[in-house]
Amino acid sequence: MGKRAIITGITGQDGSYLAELLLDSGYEVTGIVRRLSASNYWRIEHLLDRITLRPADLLDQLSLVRVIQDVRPHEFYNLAAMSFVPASWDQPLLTGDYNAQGCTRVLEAIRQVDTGIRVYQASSSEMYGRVREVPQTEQTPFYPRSPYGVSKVFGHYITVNYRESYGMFAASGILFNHESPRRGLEFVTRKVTDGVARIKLGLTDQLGLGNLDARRDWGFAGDYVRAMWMMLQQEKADDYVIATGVSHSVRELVEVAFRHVGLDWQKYVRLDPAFLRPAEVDHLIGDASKARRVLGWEPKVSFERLIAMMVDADLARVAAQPAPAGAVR
Ligand code: NAP
Ligand code: F7E
Repeated sequence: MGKRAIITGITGQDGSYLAELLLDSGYEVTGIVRRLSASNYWRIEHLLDRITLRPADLLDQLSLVRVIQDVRPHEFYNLAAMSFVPASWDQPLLTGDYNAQGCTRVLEAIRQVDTGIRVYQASSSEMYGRVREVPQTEQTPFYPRSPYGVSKVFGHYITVNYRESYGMFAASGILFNHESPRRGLEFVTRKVTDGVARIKLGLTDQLGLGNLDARRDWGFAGDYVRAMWMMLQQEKADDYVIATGVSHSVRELVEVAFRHVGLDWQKYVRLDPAFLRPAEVDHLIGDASKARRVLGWEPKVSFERLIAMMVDADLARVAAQPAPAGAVR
């Protein structure tokens, strides 16, 4: 009999890759989904006959307790969140309720049912914000620059707190930006690769972006979910930075994506002030030495391969279905 795992956020980018990884490793996978008026299972459509979906919500403590009691998982991955940084300025209270108190509700629910359940918390490089050190490690002090970043600092420390207060196996993965063809369309990598596909296919001739100078350490989501699983297989719970150690600017991202289809980005990209943020995180670059040393983790997909993979996937998708229903642009 394999292990049982619960994933919150299974309908998101990381949840879908993690579910694949766990199923391939022989796990029974239960995904927590919140009730929506229309189904949003496009990332897990191919897994639906191999996973169990249970309705629950990070806002509803009892719904979490009920699922954990029924499933009695060995591992619990808390990936659900309001994850789009600009939206966190529009909805700071809801962001805190999902990401900060939501994480506390998960930890409390596990504590109530069985403190032996191993739990992973999805922390973020956005916690470093206005960085105090370059590159960032597990020891770098936090300085979040958005309600999202602040909510994730709470989630991180409450996870550490439950580990230290109750002896729970609660690990926090401080993951730097990771992307894939399943990334939401509003995030900059996917916005660019989708835009390149539309321009290449003659559906539009411009792409409006914000700050081209921001730099991020971008990796492939498939590589990063492997690190989450590795963290829960250790003897003791800990915090780990997961990053490639290489950063690129948004401008470089744009150049690489347009070059992949033989186009000159300068003819199509324009500055749209609507995409500038009230406070920017200028430059993130992570040092994942601890994860390499302790977990034996390393990224396999380079930045150039990642962007090529995303552009190719968007070209195929847009060619097949030029106007996806419900996409946030
Ligand atoms: P994502 O694609 O935006 O997915 C977020 C997931 O959370 C979705 O399944 C969403 O469900 C679910 N969710 C949101 N609010 C919920 C609620 N109240 N109750 C239950 N489920 C809820 O995010 P991702 O990129 O996969 O990221 C996964 C996690 O890692 C997030 O916590 C994110 O903040 C964190 N993180 C991401 C990155 C990155 O670069 N991707 C880096 C560091 C940390 P619906 O489908 O119903 O909306
Ligand atoms: O922005 C700049 C923008 O929205 C990256 C989330 O997964 O990673 C993600 O957060 C950069 C920023 O991701 C546009 O100003 C320029 O500097 O793709 P993003 P993010 O904010 O870094 C962290 C680690 C998480 O934890 C989050 O959940 O790109 N940028 N022009 C733009 N960004 C967007 N979205 N759209 C633009 O037009």
